[in-house]
Amino acid sequence: MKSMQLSSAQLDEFKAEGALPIQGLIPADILAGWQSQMRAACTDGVDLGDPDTWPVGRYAPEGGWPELGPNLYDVDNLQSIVEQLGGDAFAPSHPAGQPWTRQVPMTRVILPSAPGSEWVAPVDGHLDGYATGWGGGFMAFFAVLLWDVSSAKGGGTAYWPRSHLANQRYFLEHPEQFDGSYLFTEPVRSGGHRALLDRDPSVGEVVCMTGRAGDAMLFHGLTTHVGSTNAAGSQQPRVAQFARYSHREMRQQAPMVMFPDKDGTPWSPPAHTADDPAPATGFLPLDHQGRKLKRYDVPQNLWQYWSPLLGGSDATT
Ligand SMILES: O=C(O)CCC(=O)C(=O)O
Repeated sequence: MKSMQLSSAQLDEFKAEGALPIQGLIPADILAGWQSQMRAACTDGVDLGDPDTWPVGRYAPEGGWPELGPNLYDVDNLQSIVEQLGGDAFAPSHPAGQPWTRQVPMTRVILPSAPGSEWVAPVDGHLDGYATGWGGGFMAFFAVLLWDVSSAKGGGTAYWPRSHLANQRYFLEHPEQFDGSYLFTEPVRSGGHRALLDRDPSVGEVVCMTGRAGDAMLFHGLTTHVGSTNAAGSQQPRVAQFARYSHREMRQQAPMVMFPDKDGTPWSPPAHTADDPAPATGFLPLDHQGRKLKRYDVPQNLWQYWSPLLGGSDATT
């Protein structure tokens, strides 16, 4: 069977919204295998098919979830879509601070909240790719459902439609903060990522992902998102895997950027308290040559480093 491709209408929707639902990304046999591996991995009497055995909220067995086989990054449909999006320039992101080996896809299970608690929509989110200050070069991610999530209160990934454009506009105004220093700079430092969205009326209200097992949501790397709670009384576990993609060439520029003195000192976030407004440290000086690397480029054309199908001109390395 031919691998999945996105239609031009889907690509247009993704470009406009920063998020795109993709139905049936995962073939039935792979999905069934993952579901049985997930069931078998549960400990402490938890049975993913029996709500009576569920603890409240985020759940992982002792020692964490195993790497599921086959690896999500090896699923043909996913590879085919990623190739469409980025030519061969996109590659699975790697664990921060280590030589490039693709990360194990993150598995996250969110079980219902405590009985009686009220479901509240998320008020703020984040951008991926800045976990240790290794900002830049992060392109896209997929949230893949392993169980149905029929309700918007079912713990699906929450996102703000069109936030990728609002965030791009902010970084076009402040390109020097694209390295991650925006996290330590007003208005984000006090107001969170939300502060960048509130000033842009084109950003939509938060949406919580729903879908059938095997469906996915593709997100632009600049889409503000966050986990949401699975409402009390829900009978569906939110079970998802995440595949994250960076731009190969930009990601390989990491050591040059984060260790400018080549002394091996890793980046660490600055200590800051309410009465210590010290500026962020650990980022490159503004006049450092490293800032000229593609990794820190904030192009006017948001799709410049994507495939020509999306309007890119420089996807391949
Ligand atoms: O669990 C979720 O739906 C959200 C995950 C998330 O925010 C992330 O992977 O960055």
